Amino acid sequence: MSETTTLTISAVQERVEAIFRKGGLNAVQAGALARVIVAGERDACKSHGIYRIEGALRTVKAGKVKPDAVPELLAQEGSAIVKVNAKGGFANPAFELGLPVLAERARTLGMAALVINDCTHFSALWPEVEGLTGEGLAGLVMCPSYATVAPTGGNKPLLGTNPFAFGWPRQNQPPYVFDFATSVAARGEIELHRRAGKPLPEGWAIDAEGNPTTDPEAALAGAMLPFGGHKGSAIGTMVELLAGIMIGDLTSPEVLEYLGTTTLAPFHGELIIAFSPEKFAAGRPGNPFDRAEVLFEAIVGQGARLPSQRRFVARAKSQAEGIVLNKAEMEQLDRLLAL
Ligand code: NDP
Ligand code: PYC
Repeated sequence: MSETTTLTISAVQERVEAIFRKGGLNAVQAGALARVIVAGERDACKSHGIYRIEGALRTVKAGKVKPDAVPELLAQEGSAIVKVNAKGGFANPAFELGLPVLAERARTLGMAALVINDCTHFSALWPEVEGLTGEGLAGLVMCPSYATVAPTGGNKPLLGTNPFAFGWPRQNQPPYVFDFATSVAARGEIELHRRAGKPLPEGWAIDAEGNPTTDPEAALAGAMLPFGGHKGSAIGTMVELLAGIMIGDLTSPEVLEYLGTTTLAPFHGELIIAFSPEKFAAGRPGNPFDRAEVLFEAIVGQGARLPSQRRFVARAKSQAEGIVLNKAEMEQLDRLLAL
């Protein structure tokens, strides 16, 4: 049986934050980064958990993200578009800064958007979505990545894995949240298969010659595929348009050109759109939250599960029993702490 260690969530947070502080990040960057990484580990989202620490530190060392950045909220009194400049730092502290203003505007105007520019984003999007649902708002979140996905019908990396997430608040229970890459799987999953020496499922990727492959190395050198064929390819393109071009930030091919590698965390922008369901449904019959519950019950009533349910079960277990790390993960944390 493999050796494991169980740590409380706050003990993991302390360690990860200390690693980032040692890596030269200021308190605002280190705290926000550690919160999303530990949340990933807590919720059993390994592709965006502690495995991401080294990539973030590599990106700092390469000079492609500013470890001492302090995000800035740009003044736009009363506008539905709230802008935060991450000042070359990570996206997560910029989101934490913009969220209260975004929530206030969405409640007042019915909808509002938070634009984050000049940021490095390597994490899952559900932390942003849960920030919105925690404010009683529904929301959509998206960002580009770097060119690693071939558009359907093509054979070379062009689109990013472009995550796309949605959330709807629920009373007295976790929100409805989905959050996925618009590629068949996140690139982090390919890397985890490579590290584990496991073949990929069929249909995830093509090699550099455009042939289907289940070899993670060949996939990393070739291209990943969009989920759902032309549908995922179109949604991935929409993310490039809205969360790249429309917000005046980099598209995935431009990110790759800027970084020159996919081994560093990508630098681009992020778009977060918040909706007030009460404001949209005002004057119409029925309470939108009650009506949503009827829909959720019907889904679950068929034996289906709601997205994020696995994550919320994992979260409850971690909160009750702590986070279980394997030997290699503990060694990774100890090694990084000792640097
Ligand atoms: P998954 O395919 O693992 O999961 C996608 C979503 O579907 C999750 O909300 C998941 O919920 C839900 N889901 C999975 N199976 C079912 C099911 N049987 N029934 C109902 N819902 C289900 O995600 P990806 O691999 O595509 O992406 C993983 C993460 O990578 C995301 O968090 C994404 O944001 C992140 N990412 C980040 C990028 C970046 O540039 N920052 C780029 C690409 C991805 P549950 O978690 O409960 O299983
Ligand atoms: O897992 O596809 C991914 C990814 C790219 C950038 C951050 N995560």
